[in-house]
Amino acid sequence: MLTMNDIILDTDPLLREKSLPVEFPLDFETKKMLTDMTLFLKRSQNAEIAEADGLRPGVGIAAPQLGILKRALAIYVEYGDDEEPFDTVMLNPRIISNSVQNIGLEAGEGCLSVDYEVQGFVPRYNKVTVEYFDIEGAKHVEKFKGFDAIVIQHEIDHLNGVLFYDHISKQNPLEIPENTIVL
Ligand code: K3U
Ligand code: NI
Repeated sequence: MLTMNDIILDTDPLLREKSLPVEFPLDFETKKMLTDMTLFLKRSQNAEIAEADGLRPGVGIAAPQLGILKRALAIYVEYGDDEEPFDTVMLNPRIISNSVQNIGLEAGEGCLSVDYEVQGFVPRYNKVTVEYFDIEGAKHVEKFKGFDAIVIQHEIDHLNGVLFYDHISKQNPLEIPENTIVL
């Protein structure tokens, strides 16, 4: 079972590396890593488990955050009882198109690998079309928008050695660029 001890911090140069594509069929080790990543996210969002195990809540995690330089990520976002959770694992994901309109979180972003607060607006594309492969190696092309699109872009950034604060304006961190939705 993954704990915070398995997650590397932004002081580790591995987090700045570009990860390598995974090959299919997936080996046992990679399948286990993906199961463990999703389980970590679900456990981290359960207040009692998170408190007992000292987990920071997360909605997404990418393999490089475990020090594993593979192009693999897991996302689990609960939207309440009336809506299906956004629950996905993506291998070799690629943004193949994006909206002109941007979006960003009013509260800024956080990261399991950044154990301090960084204030600033993180502009993201409001809509993205993503090509990715699932655990079985089947190719998908799907459109995402809003918070789901933000989380995907945050996690794909990890596969390229990019951290959320790289996107914050140095001159004016709280500046909201034009044509941007604030969520
Ligand atoms: O945003 C977070 C959250 C957690 C529980 C409920 C609601 C929100 C926590 S920070 C987070 O999940 C990062 C995870 C990381 F760093 F490991 F990738 C992902 C993320 C946070 C905010 C915006 C986009 C992505
Ligand atoms: Ni992160």
